[in-house]
Amino acid sequence: MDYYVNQFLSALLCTSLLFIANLLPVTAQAAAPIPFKVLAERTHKLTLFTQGLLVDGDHFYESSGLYNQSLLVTYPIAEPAGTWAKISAPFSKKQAIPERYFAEGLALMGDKLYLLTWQEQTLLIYDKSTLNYQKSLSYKGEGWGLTSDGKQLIRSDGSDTLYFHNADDFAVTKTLKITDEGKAVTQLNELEFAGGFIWANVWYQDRILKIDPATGKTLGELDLSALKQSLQLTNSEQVLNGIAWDEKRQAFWITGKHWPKMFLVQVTQ
Ligand SMILES: [Ca+2]
Repeated sequence: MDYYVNQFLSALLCTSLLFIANLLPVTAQAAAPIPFKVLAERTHKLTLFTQGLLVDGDHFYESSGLYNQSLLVTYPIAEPAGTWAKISAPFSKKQAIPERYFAEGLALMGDKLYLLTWQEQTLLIYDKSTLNYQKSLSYKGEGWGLTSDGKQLIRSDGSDTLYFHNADDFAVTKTLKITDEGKAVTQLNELEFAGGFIWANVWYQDRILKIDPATGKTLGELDLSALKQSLQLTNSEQVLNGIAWDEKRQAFWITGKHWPKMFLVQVTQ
């Protein structure tokens, strides 16, 4: 009798473990790791609560979030010599975002910067060269990450769906579900379009997914946990959240919210 009870309990335990395993969130390791090397690092302003990051020529453009303190800034990629000069280097230009908005993702198309807001359903448009405000457009849902494939703007909202928008009126033209080995990938956040692919980080994770923009399938991932660990951050809100393709250097600049550094990461395959 004991034998059967044991068999029954073993079977029950196995079933329970399988059930629990199915309930666990889909984590890394499904997508193939993409090899990379770190070419350089530089200072990043600790005050910036990075939401969007992009490179245009020799300058970064970065949006920083939170209510009453959202900012849009630009600064040169090249740093001055000396530690203090680097830390205290001023922004080339800085634009305060009205206090009722929580700035989110940032994208460039032509001579305009497009800035999402988190829950205010408002897209703010700025002139690239002056950072002067130009106009607003409205949209439905949340704003998280934003990038451009040169034709359209691509938005994330924290779900597993990416939204393609016309730049003129910000109307949604199509949606794309993002999957990894057939499973939905939620919490998509900061985005970057580079080399014909969409690169997206997942909120609270140290990985960046390489996504096929036609199918939404994840083709591989950059595991940047070692970079983050090297910073010895103390606040759990200091998540990886900046991806900018540097055309000149053929590599990604990577940073995060209140990170003290930015890293130049080159894919090596
Ligand atoms: Ca970006």
